[in-house]
Amino acid sequence: MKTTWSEVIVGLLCTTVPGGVLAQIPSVPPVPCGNACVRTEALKPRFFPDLQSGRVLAKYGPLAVPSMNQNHGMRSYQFEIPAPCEDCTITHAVADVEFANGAYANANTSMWLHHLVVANSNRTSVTCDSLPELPFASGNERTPVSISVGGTKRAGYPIKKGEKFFLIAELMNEARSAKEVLVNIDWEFVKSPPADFKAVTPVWLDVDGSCLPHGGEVPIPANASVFNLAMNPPWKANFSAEVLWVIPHLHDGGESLKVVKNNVVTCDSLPGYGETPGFRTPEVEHGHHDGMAKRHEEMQHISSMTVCDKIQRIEAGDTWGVKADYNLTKHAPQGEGDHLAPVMGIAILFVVKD
Ligand SMILES: [Cu+2]
Repeated sequence: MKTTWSEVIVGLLCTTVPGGVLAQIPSVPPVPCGNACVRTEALKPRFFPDLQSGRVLAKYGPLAVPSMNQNHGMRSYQFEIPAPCEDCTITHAVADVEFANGAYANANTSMWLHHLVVANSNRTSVTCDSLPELPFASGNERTPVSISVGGTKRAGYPIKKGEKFFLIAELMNEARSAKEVLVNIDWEFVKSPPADFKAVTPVWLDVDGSCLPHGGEVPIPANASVFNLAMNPPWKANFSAEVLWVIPHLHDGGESLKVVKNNVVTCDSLPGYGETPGFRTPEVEHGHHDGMAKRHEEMQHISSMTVCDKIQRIEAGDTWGVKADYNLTKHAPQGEGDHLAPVMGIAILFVVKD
């Protein structure tokens, strides 16, 4: 039987990673896929039009996601990706997911972009010596990584020649049949950036601790519906820097993600729930009401996190951490089979070192 192109790619790419998408981040890229697993489309850049700016929509995959009957429809993929540009600096990036036929994929179509991270295997995380630097990450809420703050700051994540990148994606399929999807990243950059362009470093703060022993996924405390999780110990800064952008991340049930500097809250990011139809799903079989038909109540999922725009500078010696507040009676958490899925509390700071 002839093997199709997509079967070869999916066969090459799939590495199932138990225990959370970040639990086993390799320090060198896993399977290389070169240009075979990515198709790119040129888009019109929005920022720095007076410079050599560029923008590409990179579509990674196709990735085969099993039905909800296998491991709750959860599957992780790790593979090397080509750098989005050469001799350039990334000024903006945002992730998305679509079905292989181009249709929109989100909670309302039973396909979650559970987590996505891009790692640079040539650099080490400033918060954990055993992890590579992670310049891009997204949950299903798909917060843009606006490193240049919408083109208002001459800053970006510089990509040097020869650096190797890999992508780790965790997808969740709530449908009863397997699906094929593409994971998309809309990359915007400046080629040969001028000398005054500042280099941005990501700083990953996580309630799971600096080196994410559980891949960032923390179990819900027993019998708790209102609880908070904190990064303990916090990260101790060994450099000073200006914070340009923050990516906060919570799971459903979350009420607030606080960034804490020297024990003082410096940013309180609030989730928006079900703001667009993609983030709303019907909850079926909710129970009987006075003999009436089963209620079909809508579930709302996190669709955005508010931006932290007044965050302070990092000074060497500061401690920085995060605190995640959850209230499961206000917002229904995610299930995983017959138990509750673990939760997260993350803030990624994009900073310019002094
Ligand atoms: Cu998460």
